[in-house]
Amino acid sequence: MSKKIFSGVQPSGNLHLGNYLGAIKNFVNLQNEKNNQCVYCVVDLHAITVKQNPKELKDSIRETTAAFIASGLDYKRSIIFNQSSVPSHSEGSWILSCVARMGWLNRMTQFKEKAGKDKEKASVGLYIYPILMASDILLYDTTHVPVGEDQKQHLELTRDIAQKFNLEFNCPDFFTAPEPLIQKTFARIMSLKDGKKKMSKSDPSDLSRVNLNDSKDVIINKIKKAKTDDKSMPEDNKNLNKRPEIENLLGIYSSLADQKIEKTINEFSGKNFSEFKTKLSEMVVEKISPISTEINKLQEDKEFIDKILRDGSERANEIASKKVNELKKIVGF
Ligand code: AQP
Repeated sequence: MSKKIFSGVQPSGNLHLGNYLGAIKNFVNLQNEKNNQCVYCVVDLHAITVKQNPKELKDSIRETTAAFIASGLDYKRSIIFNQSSVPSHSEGSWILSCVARMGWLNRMTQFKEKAGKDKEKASVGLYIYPILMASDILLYDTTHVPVGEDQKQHLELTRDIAQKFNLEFNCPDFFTAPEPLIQKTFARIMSLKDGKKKMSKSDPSDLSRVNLNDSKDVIINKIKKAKTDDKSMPEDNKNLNKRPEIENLLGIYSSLADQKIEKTINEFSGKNFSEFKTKLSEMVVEKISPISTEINKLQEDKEFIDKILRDGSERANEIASKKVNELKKIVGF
């Protein structure tokens, strides 16, 4: 069955292994499945929910686009564009914010995590961004959304908004309630410094993540310094969840090698950590360095990247503006 796919990545710098293994790798697989229609968006409106340097934002948008292409997305097969160039996303978001309920947003755990203790100082945009995300998804009649596990709750909110709108305006088939596509294994890559925290662009420590544009030496150094514990390599997966850092490193290796974690455990059981870390570094370098080289090469040709985005925006605009016009008619404008 053909799927309509939509997903996005924020151009907030420091794209990392978590973004790649949790999302972008999956984007490429879905694009390569027969008959899927894929829309991949550089979600720049989401990025400004936290402070961005205006002088750097444009280059971050290009960098994320370059990372999409370098990872294997094909701009002819998939629609690749940046969100702010298609105004229907913001228009749809306003209408949907009148459908969503405060109580629903108050339950969003990502806002609580990102706003931290000083909730009062967080931007309103950070609070309501899941509604913009719902607009992004619903305007393309999306059936499936590949995301990391951290976005599952926002997807449920999108479904709630779609269903409430359809019911309230008596148009049962207008919005499609999309399904999340979350990988069954390795859906959440954790920080190299703390196995209980997810790998994240905004972590102040660069040693907590492998960035997609890290050089070979930097990758080797980061893996060397990654937190482990004083026990030996595990012999099986019993109690592995009590050793989150080890579980994470084994997971990264397995995900890059496209194999089950049990196989990786067998491969390294009885060996010492330094041996495992050497092999892990080699694996990360083998898979990530070609992407990093390609990102750097693509970024030298800004005009090429800008053209990909312009063409993608035209194609996205055609779909999204039609849907938003229908949406406006339904609410009575
Ligand atoms: N650690 C992760 N493991 C698996 N998947 C992840 N994703 C992000 N971090 C991990 C997935 O990557 C996609 C794009 O994410 P995003 O950049 O739009 O926003 P995010 O989830 O907020 O990513 P970060 O790195 O945590 O950014 P900051 O630090 O700015 O908040 C999503 O599908 C996400 O699930």
